Amino acid sequence: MSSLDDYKGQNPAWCPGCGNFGILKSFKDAMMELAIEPYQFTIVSGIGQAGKFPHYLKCNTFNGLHGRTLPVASGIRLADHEMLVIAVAGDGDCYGEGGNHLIHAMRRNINVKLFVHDNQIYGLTKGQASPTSMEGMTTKNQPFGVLSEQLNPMALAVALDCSFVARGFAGDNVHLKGLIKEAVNHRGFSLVDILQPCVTFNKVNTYEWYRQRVYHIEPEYNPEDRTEAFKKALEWGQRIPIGVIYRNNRPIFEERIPVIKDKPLVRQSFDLSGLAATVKEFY
Ligand SMILES: Cc1ncc(C[n+]2csc(CCOP(=O)(O)OP(=O)(O)O)c2C)c(N)n1
Ligand SMILES: [Mg+2]
Repeated sequence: MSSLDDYKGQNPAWCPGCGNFGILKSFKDAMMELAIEPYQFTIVSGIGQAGKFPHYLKCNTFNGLHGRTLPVASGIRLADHEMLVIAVAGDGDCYGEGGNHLIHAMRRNINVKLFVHDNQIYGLTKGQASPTSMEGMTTKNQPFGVLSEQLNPMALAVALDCSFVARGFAGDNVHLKGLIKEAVNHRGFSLVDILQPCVTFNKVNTYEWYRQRVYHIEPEYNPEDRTEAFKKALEWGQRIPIGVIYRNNRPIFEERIPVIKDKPLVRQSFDLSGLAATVKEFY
């Protein structure tokens, strides 16, 4: 049985008050309550403040390139589909640079859990607009305001029939812990978009701004009704829903690959004796 200390990594270098602390706490609490020990999961991250997340934990980890969390996470799942694989990314990392990978991971339904630290800004590079920055918001790079319409990751995910779609808030730890547990237990690609105040570079979407708007999705709401889920996903502005927006039980990608049906690739032996002859054909 693990204690919270078993998940402890390096001391975080995030700004005091950063929403990432709330996410880290909720994540550790969720893992402990699920009795998933550090050696039983792998976290893949990219570049950004969110990308530092696994440094502050003890677990298997791969910290790769900006925007490339999902291809690496997918590769790890295909090599060992008995491993719990979690991808952690910033809003820039996975909705901007890695947007194309996100679309195809959702479509493919690989059983990876994606937690997005959505501070609606490029934090690490000091405050440029990201795809989820609100239209009209001024930044050092967008002095006349953001011209592009804000990306809605929840509506995108419902449109792509993503297997599990949820939104949490870094300032509501108990609720977020519950969502993380549900995502981990769900069989299928899971996207949890986490509203995360960036106290240094986003002076619009503050703790106060979120607190005035977020509400828990009603208990009678049915996340399996896709049309209703699309309506829920479109809510933004004065009222922002947090909770499970959509869920389905589509078959996962891994179970449709014959070569890994009996055992994970990493536990299979390979006969490479015929390879030399094949390679020779290309000489
Ligand atoms: C391919 C590539 N493009 C751009 C960068 C520069 N860069 C590093 S972090 C970052 C933004 C990170 O923003 P986000 O993913 O939202 O994470 P946050 O820091 O806000 O948590 C950028 C543009 C990079 N390292 N690699
Ligand atoms: Mg960001």
